[in-house]
Amino acid sequence: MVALEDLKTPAKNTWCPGCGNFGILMGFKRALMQLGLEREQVIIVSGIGCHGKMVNYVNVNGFHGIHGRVLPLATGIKLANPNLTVVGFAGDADQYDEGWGHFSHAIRRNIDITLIVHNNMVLGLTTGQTTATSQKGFKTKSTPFGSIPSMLNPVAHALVSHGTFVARGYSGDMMHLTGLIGEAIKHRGFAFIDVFQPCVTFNYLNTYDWFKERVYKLEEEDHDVTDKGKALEKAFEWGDRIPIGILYKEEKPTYRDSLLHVKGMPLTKLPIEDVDINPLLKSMM
Ligand SMILES: Cc1ncc(C[n+]2csc(CCOP(=O)(O)OP(=O)(O)O)c2C)c(N)n1
Ligand code: SF4
Ligand SMILES: [Mg+2]
Repeated sequence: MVALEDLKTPAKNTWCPGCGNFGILMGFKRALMQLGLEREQVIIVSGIGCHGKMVNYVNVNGFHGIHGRVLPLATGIKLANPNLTVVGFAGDADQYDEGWGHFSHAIRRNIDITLIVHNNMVLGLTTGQTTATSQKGFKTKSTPFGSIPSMLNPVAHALVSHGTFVARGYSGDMMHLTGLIGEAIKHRGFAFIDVFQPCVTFNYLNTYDWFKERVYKLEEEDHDVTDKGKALEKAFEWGDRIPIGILYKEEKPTYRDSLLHVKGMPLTKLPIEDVDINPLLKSMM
């Protein structure tokens, strides 16, 4: 069983002091410990952005992908080797802008992976421009008169894309987030957590104080996680009160359950001695 010390890497942490990413990093490490997973069983994938450094700071297998492509990578890894626990870490611009096209499709396939989005509602690494989840009116260098479009609603999109585990976390409540990450990894199927992650350097609107005044836990209000209608209602709650916790959860066959010919085996272990590819090659000539 892995200990916190084993998950440390020699990489120097370059996140700004107070960045919400620290809560996600610690929450993830604690969840791995509590689940009793071994380092070799886990692979993490990240996109490009401040969040992308997760792969440098957790001592498990890691793949630092390109901007917007966390889900294709995570999907490929899981299909090739279902024995691995695959967790993707994406940024809000990474997933909800550049990688948006992958979002609903990966969710509706119900591939058995976990996606954690570091939603700081801003482009952090490129020094503070708006993203799809930036609030209307948010003034940045690129939007000096305030952001014009309406905010995208990731949890509502996940619900209507047939998500089987849809949750929202807050990195300022690391203990709560640890529990959510643990539940997400245990879930058999696609698990999605949108995590509010304050960017203390470029997002002056959605700060720790802003979230502290608004977030409340669904489990403290007897929310029924099997009620999709109620989950959608909660997904649209925004303003003075913003819910965190599991919005919706259901058990359904995963994508790989229906790939009968691969028989739950890693692709590299499938017997190929008796496979003759000559007829296939001839058909292409
Ligand atoms: C294909 C591509 N487009 C644009 C960029 C430039 N770029 C680097 S990081 C980034 C976005 C970072 O924002 P986000 O995904 O929200 O991550 P954060 O830094 O906030 O964690 C962009 C657009 C890139 N690296 N690759
Ligand atoms: S720029 Fe924002 S998101 Fe990036 S490390 Fe600094 S506080 Fe964190
Ligand atoms: Mg961001």
